Amino acid sequence: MTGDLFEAQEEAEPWSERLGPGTHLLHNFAGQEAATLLTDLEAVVVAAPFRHMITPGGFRMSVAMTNCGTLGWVTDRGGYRYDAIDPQPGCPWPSMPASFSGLAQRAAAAAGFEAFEPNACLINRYAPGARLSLHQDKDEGDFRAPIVSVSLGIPALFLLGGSKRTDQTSRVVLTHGDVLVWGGPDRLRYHGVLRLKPGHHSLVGECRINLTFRRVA
Ligand code: MD3
Ligand code: FE
Repeated sequence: MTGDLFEAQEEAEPWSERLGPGTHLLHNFAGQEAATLLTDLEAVVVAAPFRHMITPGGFRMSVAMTNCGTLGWVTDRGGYRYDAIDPQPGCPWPSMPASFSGLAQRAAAAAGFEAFEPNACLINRYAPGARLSLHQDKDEGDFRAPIVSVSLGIPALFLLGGSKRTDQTSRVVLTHGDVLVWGGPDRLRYHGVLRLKPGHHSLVGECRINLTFRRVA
């Protein structure tokens, strides 16, 4: 299984794999557009820089985050929430680049979710050593829409669990250009990202970037 995934990095053509009833891994779906996405990301990050947010429990997250779109995901001592205002400069998040929303909509459609219109894009930056512990995405208030995630840069090991925290997890390699779409019965599955190993990617450098598109009620 893992051997096949590593070989897939070399392939130019996208191919997809079903990881669950509503979970689709579209290998290299964003490969052709990656350079455009990264250029548009630079403009977003000028307006809303990456920052290490604080969890409600008081821990600094190892993943650096920012957002674009109408709503952005934030965490602080007060809890997790979506907010129209970036608390750092105190102004709205940058709007979602058309390259971002277009790709998210096409990926969702390729996985069978028509007319996906994301209004929030959480952007995660993993430096070597950064990780995201097992969690559910349940702050969106509406679980009918899928979530679309785009991986850029050095590869990561993604953990896919079940509907309970204690369910068995499987590991999936996510490489540059891979797009994950999950919804329907899989929308509330537990998931996480293992500690990132050092590496280098010619376009992205020494890190991994993940764009996560959501429809927030
Ligand atoms: C499959 N981000 O931001 S996205 C997050 O790579 C987050 O940065 C991870 O989890 C990242 O909340 C993983 C891929 C993902 C996310 C949630 C899922 C895949 C999923 C939920 C169910 C099934
Ligand atoms: Fe998540």
